Amino acid sequence: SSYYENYHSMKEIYHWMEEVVKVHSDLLQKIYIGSSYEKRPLYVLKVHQEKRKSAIWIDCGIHAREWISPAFCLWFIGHNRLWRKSRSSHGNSKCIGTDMNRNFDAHWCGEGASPYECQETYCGPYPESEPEVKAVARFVRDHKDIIKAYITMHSYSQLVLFPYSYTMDRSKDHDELESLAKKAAKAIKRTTKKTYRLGAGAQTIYLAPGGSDDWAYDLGIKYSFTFELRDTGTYGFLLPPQEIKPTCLEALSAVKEISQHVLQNL
Ligand code: 0X9
Ligand code: ZN
Repeated sequence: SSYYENYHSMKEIYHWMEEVVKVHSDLLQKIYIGSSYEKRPLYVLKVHQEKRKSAIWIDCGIHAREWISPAFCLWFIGHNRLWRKSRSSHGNSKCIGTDMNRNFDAHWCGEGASPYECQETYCGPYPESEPEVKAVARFVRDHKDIIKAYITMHSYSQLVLFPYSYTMDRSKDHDELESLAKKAAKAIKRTTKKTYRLGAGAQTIYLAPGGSDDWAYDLGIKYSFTFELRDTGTYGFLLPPQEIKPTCLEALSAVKEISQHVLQNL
């Protein structure tokens, strides 16, 4: 069960406040309003999206033995910055969402995906069950003769991946895709000095069926790549804004490299 489904000590709650305000500094403010009889600091967490005059006050824990009350205040603040999946509901399940990179029709829900709604890699009830996946798949399918490359951006790990991810087998274009991925990684190195590793998905990270890259490749779009952008784990999914520009510049240099190759091979 999650952090919010447990009771926490005073010390833990102070730590949580610091973290949550750090991560959501755009939405949250911690305001010191005095201290307790035993000299512990009292804080207000102010939630604000835009400058507005009106507010709602919520306090929790005026009575010490009523633990569920502070648990609510934590719950109220704790939106999940690390959410991965879509937002679909599934029958009576209490768990929400499908992993959209397991929902494409490419060895759908094989090893490396989960049939259970509560898992982060839930493949959905059937291929393209998610409206978002269906819309992308339909558009790409309808234009498959003119789409010469399929590029999908993810994070993090600094990788250039190509098919397959649903099997350990090499694709028939393995050598060409590998040499193009190498060129892309070299372009990145030239641009920002960052190192991106490369390889076929299943060989390089893990088996993961139902991904958009494998689906596009099997549809006939030979130049199909998944980029895992910055970083390699220091900040992970919480990449600081100062890294947006250099990350985009390096990704752009890689995309240019791929485009050039595609143009030469039309
Ligand atoms: O697991 C994924 O979907 C991707 N990694 S991530 O950490 N961004 O979630 C990798 C996708 C590689 N390609 C396929 N699995 N088809
Ligand atoms: Zn991803």
